[in-house]
Amino acid sequence: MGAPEFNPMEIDLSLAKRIAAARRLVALTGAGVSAESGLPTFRGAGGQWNNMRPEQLATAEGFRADPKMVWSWYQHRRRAYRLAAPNAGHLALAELGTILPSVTIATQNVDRLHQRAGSRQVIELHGNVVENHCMRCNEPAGEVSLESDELQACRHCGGWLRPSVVWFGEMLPVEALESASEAAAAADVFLSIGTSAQVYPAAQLPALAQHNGALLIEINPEPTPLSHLAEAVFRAPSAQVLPALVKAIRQVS
Ligand code: BJW
Ligand code: ZN
Repeated sequence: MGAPEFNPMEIDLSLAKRIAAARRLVALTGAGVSAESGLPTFRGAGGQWNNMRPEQLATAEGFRADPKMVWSWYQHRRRAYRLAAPNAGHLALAELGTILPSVTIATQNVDRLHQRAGSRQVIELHGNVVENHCMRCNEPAGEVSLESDELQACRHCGGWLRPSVVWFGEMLPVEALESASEAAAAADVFLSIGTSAQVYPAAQLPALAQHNGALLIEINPEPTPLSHLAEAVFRAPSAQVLPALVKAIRQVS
């Protein structure tokens, strides 16, 4: 038996009004937002890291120790991302961007589904899985064919190419983190959606926003370390909550 459907009546109209009045809304998104596009999350039930240690797959040390295994894992994920489509949650966030004056999505996801759904202001905190760069000389290398899992060599120095994502122990892209922090600090409403809120520095953005006066809302079927801070919590999948929320915002606008 599946989880019960989210009941849109759970959306308090006074909450919808506060969101509708937002001049600047920021959404921090994580892997849970793409779960209903058929893409597994990292942690928790059904997560990709249930049988693997994160440091084997998502660190430079892990890549150096077994580049073929890590590269194959990313090629496999790239193929899954290419076949996946944005879900009702991605689409609702894109629609919200057409209703409110400013909607910024700070995503930890590397799947590009927010952009494919039509969201305009998307900050990629953990890079993206589409592009590559050289492990040795850092030269950008663009996209690669997904036909084979063979390691690819850099055209400049012969080093191995790696996906342009942010691994543990690596700095987030400076501009992305700065823009996301500025947006969070200036937000009137901050949505934390589908993230376990365990990975820093992304996980500090909700508290930064709230500290600067934002209304903090969490959308996640499971509790997170953030839940006790949030003023409103929706314990249901984002592809159910977000369309209902956007509908309610339209109704009160
Ligand atoms: C649903 C749902 C549905 C399910 N609807 N929801 C401060 C304190 C402690 C440690 C640190 C700290 N600062 C930095 C660190 C170290 C480290 C860190 O945070 N470690 C923690 C684990 C403790 N951070 C870093 O290393 C970062 N770099 C850094 O800080 O640089 C500065 C520095 C460098 C050098 C020296 C010193 C300082 C980099 C972090 C990079 C993270 N990279 C990854 C991999 C990216 C590439 C790839 O995709 O392969 O990013 S790790 C992985 O976790 C991925 C994700 O973006 C990230 C977050 O995961 P997310 O999105 O939250 O997913 P899940 O699976 O955890 O959760 C899914 C959620 O969805 C769950 O809650 C479900 O309930 C929910 N859900 N279905 C809505 N339908
Ligand atoms: Zn190189």
